[in-house]
Amino acid sequence: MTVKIGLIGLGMIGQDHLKRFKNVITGAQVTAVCDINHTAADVAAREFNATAFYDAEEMINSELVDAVFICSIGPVHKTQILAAFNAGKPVFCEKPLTPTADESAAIIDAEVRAGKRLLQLGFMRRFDPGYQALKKTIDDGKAGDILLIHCAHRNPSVPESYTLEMAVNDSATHEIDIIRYLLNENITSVRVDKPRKKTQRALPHLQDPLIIIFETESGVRIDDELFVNCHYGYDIRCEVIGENAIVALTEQQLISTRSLNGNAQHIAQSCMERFATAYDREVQHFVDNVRKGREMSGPSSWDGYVVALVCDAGLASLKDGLKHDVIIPPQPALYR
Ligand code: ISE
Repeated sequence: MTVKIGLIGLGMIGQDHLKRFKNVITGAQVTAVCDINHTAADVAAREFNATAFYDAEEMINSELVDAVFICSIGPVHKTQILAAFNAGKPVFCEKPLTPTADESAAIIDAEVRAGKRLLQLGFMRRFDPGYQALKKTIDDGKAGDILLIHCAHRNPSVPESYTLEMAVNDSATHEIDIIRYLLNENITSVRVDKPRKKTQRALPHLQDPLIIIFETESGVRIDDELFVNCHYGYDIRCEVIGENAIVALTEQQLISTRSLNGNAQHIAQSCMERFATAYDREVQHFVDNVRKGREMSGPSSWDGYVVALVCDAGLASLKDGLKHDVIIPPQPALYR
């Protein structure tokens, strides 16, 4: 069976996934594309031999679509996800699940009522070979008790539309999720620290870099450098400090080049480049589940909800500079 995919949202990540479906993914074909920008939908439909829609609900309910792939902006996710659930179609949704935890709670309620997982969330880092190896080392106990984690999330630049809050609820979301994945425990508090110095490359409305401090249930302390105008590349770092060993993600490039200019290593320039393998693997995972009629697995709505709760606390801290606790309701059995 070839899964007929309806993809909503033809921005940067939507376009990247379209190419992935065409060139990498097996067992699926994008049969419908949807964007409120009619030209974008028409152009993509022509290029990928799909039908153009301008209204998400119409596409979701169309017989051309078996599974819904959401790459639209966060504020419309809740409506589109619930429409897909109502249509009985499995959903892949790019992060964030929703911009606020309250909206995510409505999705949890709907899934719990359905009694099965209906959605895979696009926290692609969980499919990255580096993070998976890091997790295995931690789970095997080779690093001993984990004490600290140092993370850095560096983007070469961000568009004018990037707000101060997005450092927390658009960028740091990835670290928030991966910390929970690596440590198998929740984050209990957040504090956002605004260094007095900021880069001249950032637009005036931004505070860049920012440092976010998280603490987990067992007391692991994590610092996350968010530097979204770092200029030189897309650089994601993670160093786990354990009682017996320090384990870190390595450089990602496959080769180095020696020349008169010295020894050079390429640095990725975007998340699409850095996490290409992870994106391929998460999408194939989704398609394989749909094809085999299996329940959704991988990052869940619950993961999205918990990340949104941490983000809400982070946004409060961004305003007042104080440490904010994260209160997480009991996890429904469905997600255990
Ligand atoms: C963007 O939305 C992403 O998800 C990227 O992975 C992240 O690096 C970037 O900072 C976000 O704006």
